[in-house]
Amino acid sequence: MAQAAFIPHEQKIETFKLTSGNKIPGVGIGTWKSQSPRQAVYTAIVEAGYRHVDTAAEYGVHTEVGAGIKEAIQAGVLERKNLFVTSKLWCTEMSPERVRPALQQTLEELQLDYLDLYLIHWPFHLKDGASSPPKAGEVLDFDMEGVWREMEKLVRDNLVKDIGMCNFTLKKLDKLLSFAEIKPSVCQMEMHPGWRNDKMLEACKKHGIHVTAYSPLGGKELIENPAVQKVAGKLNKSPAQVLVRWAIQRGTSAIPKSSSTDRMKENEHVFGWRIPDEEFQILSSIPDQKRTLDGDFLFVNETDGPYKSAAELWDNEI
Ligand code: 1BO
Repeated sequence: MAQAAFIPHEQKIETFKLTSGNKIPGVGIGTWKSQSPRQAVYTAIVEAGYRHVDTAAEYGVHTEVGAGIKEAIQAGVLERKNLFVTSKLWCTEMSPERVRPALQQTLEELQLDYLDLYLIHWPFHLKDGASSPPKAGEVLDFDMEGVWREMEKLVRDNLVKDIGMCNFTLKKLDKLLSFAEIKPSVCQMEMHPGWRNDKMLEACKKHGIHVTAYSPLGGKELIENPAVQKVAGKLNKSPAQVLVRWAIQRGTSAIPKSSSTDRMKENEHVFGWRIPDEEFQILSSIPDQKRTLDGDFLFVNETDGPYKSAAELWDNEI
């Protein structure tokens, strides 16, 4: 259940309680492909009131994101403990002995002592310097249990508060849960009305795993979808606000990306109002369902495998 938490800003931000007892703010600023991450993070925190920053080693923006966070804290707007920072373990580091050094480098680049959340970015192991798409032999065996054990140690050593994963399937979730001593708190997945991924959301809820929706605005087609436009018009909100609010009402947090201050504010002003049931159902019934990011360019080698198609990457659950 979402709970309202007061922050020293013009609105209340809903948070979701994780199984650990920690709380994740309902909306975070995404930093993938951010053009000016330092400015974006600073503006998001100081001017738009965000309290959740999502980043990843693979985005190559840690240093700038860390600088933006530091400047926001120095501006006196908030203390570190009031900010939720997520980062992710990249696929080249997906072997047990590389987990801790990768986290240490991430903390150093972000100038932080701990992360609130550390996620397995994709459940695949890539050779150092792997090409996109990978050449033969560049996708290696993934020791999921060994990597998870190391993630668990990071929690026990107070280097990260919560751990989880992104881009999982039902099959991989079952496997992880079969050996996890510390259960994943969060699963981050692409989710929006154009890719609802209901089965994965249900499975996560069943196991008490919170879901964060990435790409909550979908693509241009979704923003322009007549159903989204109609609901937005009826509620006197922007299509983006309706899409982020839909994610929150589904019980997921969302991490839209924006570099414009106005858009950041718009994407954050999704609390204190609701999409009525009828309109919520309209958004939840858009027939065309398609991922915008299937990961094929990262992990598929059509001739040599081990994954020869996007369907194989997703355990044929698409
Ligand atoms: C390559 C990274 C995809 C989004 O997290």
